[in-house]
Amino acid sequence: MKRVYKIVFAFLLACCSIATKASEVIITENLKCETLVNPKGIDVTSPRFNWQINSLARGVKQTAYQIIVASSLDKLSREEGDLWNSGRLASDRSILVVYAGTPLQSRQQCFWKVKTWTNLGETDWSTPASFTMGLLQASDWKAKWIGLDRAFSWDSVSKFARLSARYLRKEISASKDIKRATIYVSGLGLYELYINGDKIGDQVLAPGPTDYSKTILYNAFDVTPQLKGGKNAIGVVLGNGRFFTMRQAYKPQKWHDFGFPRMLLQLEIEYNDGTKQIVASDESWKATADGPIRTNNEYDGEEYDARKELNGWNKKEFNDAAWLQVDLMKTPGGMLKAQMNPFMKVMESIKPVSIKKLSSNRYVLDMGQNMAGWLKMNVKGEKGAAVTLRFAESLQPNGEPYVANLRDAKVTDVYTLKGDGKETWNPTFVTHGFRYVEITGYPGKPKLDDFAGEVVYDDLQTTGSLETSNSVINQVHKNAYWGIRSNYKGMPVDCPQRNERQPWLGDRTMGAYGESFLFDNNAFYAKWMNDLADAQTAEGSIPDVAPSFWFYYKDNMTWPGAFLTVSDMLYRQYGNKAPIEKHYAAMKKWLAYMKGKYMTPEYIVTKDSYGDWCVPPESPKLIHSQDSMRNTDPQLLATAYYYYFMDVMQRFASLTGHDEDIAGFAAEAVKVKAAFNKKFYHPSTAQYSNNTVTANLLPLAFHLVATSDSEKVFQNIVQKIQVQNGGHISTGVIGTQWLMRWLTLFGRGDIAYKLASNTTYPSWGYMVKNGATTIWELWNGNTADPAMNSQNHVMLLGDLLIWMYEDLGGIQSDATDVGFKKIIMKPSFVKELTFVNASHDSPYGKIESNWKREGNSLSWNVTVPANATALLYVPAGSTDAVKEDGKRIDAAQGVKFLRMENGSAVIQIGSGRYSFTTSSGTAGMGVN
Ligand code: RAM
Repeated sequence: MKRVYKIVFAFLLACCSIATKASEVIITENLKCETLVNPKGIDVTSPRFNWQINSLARGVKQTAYQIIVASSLDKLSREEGDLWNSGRLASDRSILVVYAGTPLQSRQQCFWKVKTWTNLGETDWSTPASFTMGLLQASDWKAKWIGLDRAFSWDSVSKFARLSARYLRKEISASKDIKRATIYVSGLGLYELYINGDKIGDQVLAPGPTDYSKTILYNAFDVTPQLKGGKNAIGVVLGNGRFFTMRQAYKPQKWHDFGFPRMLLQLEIEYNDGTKQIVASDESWKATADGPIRTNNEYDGEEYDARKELNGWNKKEFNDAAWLQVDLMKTPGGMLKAQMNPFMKVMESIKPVSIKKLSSNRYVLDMGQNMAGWLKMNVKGEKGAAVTLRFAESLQPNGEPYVANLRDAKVTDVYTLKGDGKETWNPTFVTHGFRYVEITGYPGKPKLDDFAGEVVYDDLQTTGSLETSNSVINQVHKNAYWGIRSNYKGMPVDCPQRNERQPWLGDRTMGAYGESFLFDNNAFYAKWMNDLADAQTAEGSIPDVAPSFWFYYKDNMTWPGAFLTVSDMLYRQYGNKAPIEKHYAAMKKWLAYMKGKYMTPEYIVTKDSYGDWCVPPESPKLIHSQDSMRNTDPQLLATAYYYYFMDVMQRFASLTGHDEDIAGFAAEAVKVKAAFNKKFYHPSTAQYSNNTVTANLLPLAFHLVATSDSEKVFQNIVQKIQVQNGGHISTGVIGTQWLMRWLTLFGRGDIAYKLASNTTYPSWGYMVKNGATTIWELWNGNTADPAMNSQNHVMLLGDLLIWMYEDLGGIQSDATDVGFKKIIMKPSFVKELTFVNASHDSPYGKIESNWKREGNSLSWNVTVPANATALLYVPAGSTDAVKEDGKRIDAAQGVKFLRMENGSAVIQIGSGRYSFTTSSGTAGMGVN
């Protein structure tokens, strides 16, 4: 199955050699084309191209490139760039190179290749890659929205809404020899597509969720292999997803319903004789709601009755006489756009570790890992026997599933057997967050082999690895990895299990940045930025949840600030400036709206809703602290963030050519800074407000503190952590976003290390010691009230992952030479650690940093990808102490000593593998 939109992920391998060197190098092109499809045809599509020069040679730098884009493979092989031939362009750019050929048309197939010149010679042409344009004009769409615009007797639209899946079918005839066939489809909330009985694609839960009244994502598939001459059958199953959401209707602020499921589908067939046929969804399609999926909703689960299977319904010559004629449905209103973010898929399958009997026909299965996805089951038994699966994150002391923290989500799947031998099943339209599954009514004795946990999330490549000599840190890293993949669901949700699962902005404000070290989340978060833009009101308000499936327009600086911080992350980590360019005006509007509504004449921003959410409370049962000495003044948070965003906007303005705005943001910042310090700073004690860690930390991190006072303010943080909190964390969602990096920056990497490796309360390690395999919502997740107590939330990670990769590993992108074009490698060589091995697959290729301490010496192996450079900080008393591959650094190939700085030799290197050693008593080693 070939997916037409290889736009986002086309990975190719090609062999070639650098001409002046005999050595063979491999080039990987990673084609990342952004072809946003605007049905109104306003957008000029400009795909962007990435490639990697995958060479281990030292100091490889691209000096020029040539891209050819052709309308056929044949032309491409003849170097005939009928769409674009860039010619040889002198440039070191190898990521996000913008297409500059003839305007691309709807349905256009494009084949491309690239050749590069480097300082060490030229490469061969890469192996061809391809992409296909979507439907660019509204007039390209001939299809009509269809579905069944009603509930049936077995459905219910009450509080625990039940709606069966809708099955739609159509037989068509392909009269001649088929050259190419493409399907464009959007099935809302969720769909599965079949042709002649074959499922099209390996995606699940498509399309990506959006506010369907603003944006509708469609998917395109090349179905040439599935379509046969003569009669063919197209079948589509529709699930509820986030479209039919009556389930939440009892809470008006939590209910954004779009109506009954519906579908838009267009099959375009090109025949060898040059003629075309379009098959579009219309009133001639047939449908039934009386199939095997009896109900499906994300929170309560899926019920499947195999006795009701519609054998052959998605194949030709099925008798659908008893089926209904479809209803023509209204468009949900949104613009149709091609889905540019990756599909969700089954990304891993894990085996359960144990199965225990609870009572006569009840068992509990343990996956050994809190995860999100579903349970796949093999079962054999009598027709009509029903197996009930109920999901939970943990067990009660008596061994029963603990479900109190799931609130009113029923999280229960039911499978009713058809009774004809081995039956294999997993749900289609729901996922669960679980480690344990209660199994009731399984015929016979369930065995481990009968089950698998399928881990479902967006198809994002894992890009990071980190291992240290401290096992707690390693386990926390692993828990974070599982927590993040559990909560990617076409959008970043807060939790995968209870009756919430919402894309809360505050949880990712900094989290997205940390996650980018572990997952290639570029296209994922670029899509989310579009969701945020869609959610903005005409006045400028940005909600706390987007897509706004819950209406939480509370007006904060902190949660909606993700619009700026996540766009900033995409630029810094991937070099992707498009979200900043695209949303600059919306960000500016939001800040003006907040100022207009919530800023006092004294320049204090007064509005905040959540405070430093989830600080460790004074009593173990509490969710939120009531103690005014633990919480931070909401006005301090709001004003500090407003100031920070003035700073960010100055950068964004200059990046996007809005230079005329810079002075305004700068002048505003000056006024806010003065007002902030006047209101919150106590010069006599160098404390901000009530002296919480967060109150002192934000002004430091945002440069609100006078340089002369910084150290004193910082010492208040140290005092608080070390003395008052016995070396423990006391921050919530906000403070934790800056804590680890700023402790390190101020020379106290030892305290950051202590916080990261603690196992006593409150700490990430405390979660680990108490059996967590993901990250909890609350520091006191094992004792707090179940009303808000998820065991799989990522918001308390703060900047921990950034610290792990940038500060422990020493892998950081330069702030201006972004996307890891220039890598800052300045590890915090924490003295309690004997080694750290870190790697990250950056847009330029793999970066590695492995350091190891033995006695007084340190060895540090580093890999820098081609066309990138790195600045290394090697602890040393003098340059004499540093060797590369046993040689003095002035004699080492490709190594340039720049200067000594605070006990480190600062060294510049280009691509390649290096192995440094340094011996001391040197100042920098083992201190921070
Ligand atoms: C809860 C969740 C979520 C958080 C909001 C404010 O619903 O903890 O993660 O962002 O509150």
